[in-house]
Formats: sequence, C-alpha cells, structure tokens
Amino acid sequence: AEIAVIGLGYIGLPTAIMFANAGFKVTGYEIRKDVVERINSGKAHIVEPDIDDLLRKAIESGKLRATSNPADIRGKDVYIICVQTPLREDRTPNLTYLESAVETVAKAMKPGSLIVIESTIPPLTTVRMAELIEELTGLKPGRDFYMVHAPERVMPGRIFRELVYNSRILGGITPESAELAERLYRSFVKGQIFRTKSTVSEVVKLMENTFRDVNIALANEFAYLAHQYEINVFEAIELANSHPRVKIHVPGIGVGGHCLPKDPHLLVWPAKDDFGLIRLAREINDGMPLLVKDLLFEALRTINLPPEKAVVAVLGLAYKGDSDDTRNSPASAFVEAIVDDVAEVRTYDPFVEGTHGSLEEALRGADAVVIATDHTVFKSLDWETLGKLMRNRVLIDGRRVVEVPPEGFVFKGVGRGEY
Ligand code: SAJ
Repeated sequence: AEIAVIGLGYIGLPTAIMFANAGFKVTGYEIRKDVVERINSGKAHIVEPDIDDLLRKAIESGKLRATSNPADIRGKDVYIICVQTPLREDRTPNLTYLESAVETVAKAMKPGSLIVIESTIPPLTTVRMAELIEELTGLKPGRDFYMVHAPERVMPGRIFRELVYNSRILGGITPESAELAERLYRSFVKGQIFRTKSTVSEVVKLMENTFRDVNIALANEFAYLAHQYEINVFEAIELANSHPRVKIHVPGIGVGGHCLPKDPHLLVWPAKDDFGLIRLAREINDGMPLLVKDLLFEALRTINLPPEKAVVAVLGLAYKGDSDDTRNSPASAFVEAIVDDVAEVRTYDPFVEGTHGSLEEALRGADAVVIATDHTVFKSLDWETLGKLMRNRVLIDGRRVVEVPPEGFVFKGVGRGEY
C-alpha cells in the first residue's frame, strides 16, 4: 500500500518515518516549503531523540519523500491526517486546518482509500468529516471509502519508543474501516490494538488528557492548602501516595503544552450541558502562574524591594522539563503576568533560542530568580556561587527543583508553605 501523510509536524513526521522504515512508500505532504526542503535533505525540523538517524534512513532508502505539491499525493491507498487542532481566543476549537486537510484528501483520494485522522478532535468530528468527503466526492462512507480516527498518544521526548510500545485505539466509522487500519498499524505497533467506533476513540483520547489535567488541578489545589497550613505539600503528597489506591499528581507553576490545556475544551465543546469540574480544573491550572507571582511579590516585600525596582531572572521557558517546546508554556504566562510590574525580566532556557546566552549573564545583578521549568540541569545548580552574582537573593521555585533552600536566600515555592 502507498501512504500519504498530511502535515509533517510533531506527530506527522515521526509517523511518516515509522511507516517508511516499516517498508511502505510514504509521501509526506506539508505546505511549509522550507520544512519540506529540510526533511528531503534528511534533517528534521523538530527536536526529538533519534529523529535525525531514523529520518536519514527513511530518506536514503527512498521510502519517504516530502512534498508541497498536491499532485504528488493523488491516488494513494491510505491518507493519514496529522494536522493541529488548536483553540481560538474564545476557547472554541479551530478546525480549519483539519477541514482543509480533508478537502485536500478528497481531491486526491480514489475509491477504496482508507482515511485516517490522527489529530485530536472533538467528539463526532470523524463522522462529520466522512460526510464532508461524501459531499465533495459523491463517494459513500464505509462503502466507497474507509475512515478511522487513530489518536496519537505519544509523549514528546519519547515519541519513537511510545509509537511502538503504547497501545493504540482505532475508531472506525464502520468495523471494516477499523480492521483495515489495524492491518496497517500492525506493521510497527507492538502494543495492543483496540478497535471501536470513531466517536468512542475521540472521547477516549480527550478523556486521557482531561484525566491528567483534572488530577493536576487537584494537586495544585492541595498546594494552595499547604500554604494555608504552613506545610510542605510534596512531603504530604509523598505520604498520601504511600496508600495503595492514591496517586496524587505533581503541583507546579501550571499546565502547558499543546494537549492538556486544550483537550478538556474539545471534550465538552459539542455537548449541550455545562461541565463544571472539567472547566474549573482548567481555571485552577491557568491560575497557577499568578500564585507564583504572589510568592515572588511576598518575597520582595520581605526584603523591602518595591517590585518596580526589581530585576527578575526566570529560569526555563519550555512547558516542561528537558523540552524546547514553549507552546502554551506557563513560564511565558508568568513572564507576561509580571512584565509590567517589575523593572526588568530576563529569561534563561538552555533549550530555547532567544533567551540569555548563559545563566551567569541572566543572574548578574538580578534581585530574584524564579524557576519556571524543571529542566534536569537546574536541579544541580550551585546556589551559593550563583548568589554572589546577584544584587539581592530571592529564590522562587515554581517546579520543585530546589529540595533544600540554599543559605542566604529568601526562598518560596509552590506548595512550600513551611517557609
Ligand atoms: N504537569 C504537572 N504536573 C504533573 C504532570 C504534568 O504540572 O503531575 C505539567 C507539565 O509540566 C506540563 C503539562 O503538565 O506543563 C503537560 O505535560 P505532560 O507531561 O503531562 O504531557 P504532554 O502534554 O507532554 O503529553 C500528554 C500525554 N498525555 C498523557 O499523559 C495522558 C501524552 O501521552 C499525549 O500523547 C499528549 O499529551 C498528547 O499529544 O495528547
């Protein structure tokens, strides 16, 4: 079978590589011409362990080629759509990328094609897209073409391992659609494969990330409580988690990335009723950068430094540790929340371009440091030495990076009510 992958981003490119290295002839379709050129020369435009070697192998074997020309994906047996489904300003889903991908496929496909949507989408969308294809082509869903929602479930940073070993949900618009897709994904998936209806797989994917978001919100609420009772929330969580049926998540400066902040909204969007818990969890998590702002301003008060005179260095801009991804990063939300109130904000993130070149440079003459991302390199910093570069020594930990507050610093942290 010949495969076209539509959208060569964080999910599309690794997926195209996997199918190509499993022996399929894969054409990757991507409208960004610079990305197409880069990929065809064997260089990935995203950061992910092993991606460069695996991409080079796929390009050199001739199995993978990227293109911006829709004519190159005509008449394929399989189309796999991996485009983004972001939120608009008003928190409703923006499905225009998906719809235009589906229109591209409708023009290129042939009777008998299998169309797979890997993008995370609101419930009922696969069936709606099948109807759109029927309108555009006159082909009958389930009879003249097959369609499946096959949500990706990989964690950035371990995409290639998780693509192989995670279990996979295949939601067909008909049972035959899901069976065809199972044969396809078996070429590299070693985890379990479950077949179901497309509306079920849509809900399952969104439930997974909503589960995580709501649980993190609960942990964040516990962090607030820890400040009221002047205890260390991490000690309390560790002890609570010694119970065999309790597994509390990790509180922190907030929930970022391209999935958790968005998927709870997609889950409830097509529904008629209001869903309070899911919405409230989102509000709690979105509010966490403001707790960190409060901690910073309290600390500045204890050293009698008015915020408008303070130079603040923010360590980490990525949405999570050891990543270069700044999409929906709570670190950026924090910077935005303080930038108009303080004298100067400096940022330092070894993974993110456009931040200070060195940690020392960012700290020299600063009054306060705020740790906003749990990069591994931040865990072993020598605060005694770094503190000597600073004008005042305030240290705020938004991510449980500092276990024992260093001598000579005014220290505060999310959930660290004991200081
Ligand atoms: N975070 C916390 N506390 C925690 C766990 C995470 O504050 O206990 C924060 C992180 O710092 C980060 C955000 O939440 O800012 C999201 O990070 P994450 O590691 O939970 O997840 P993502 O967004 O990198 O990937 C998630 C994964 N989903 C689940 O684990 C249920 C991944 O498997 C999905 O494939 C991915 O979303 C996706 O694409 O949907």
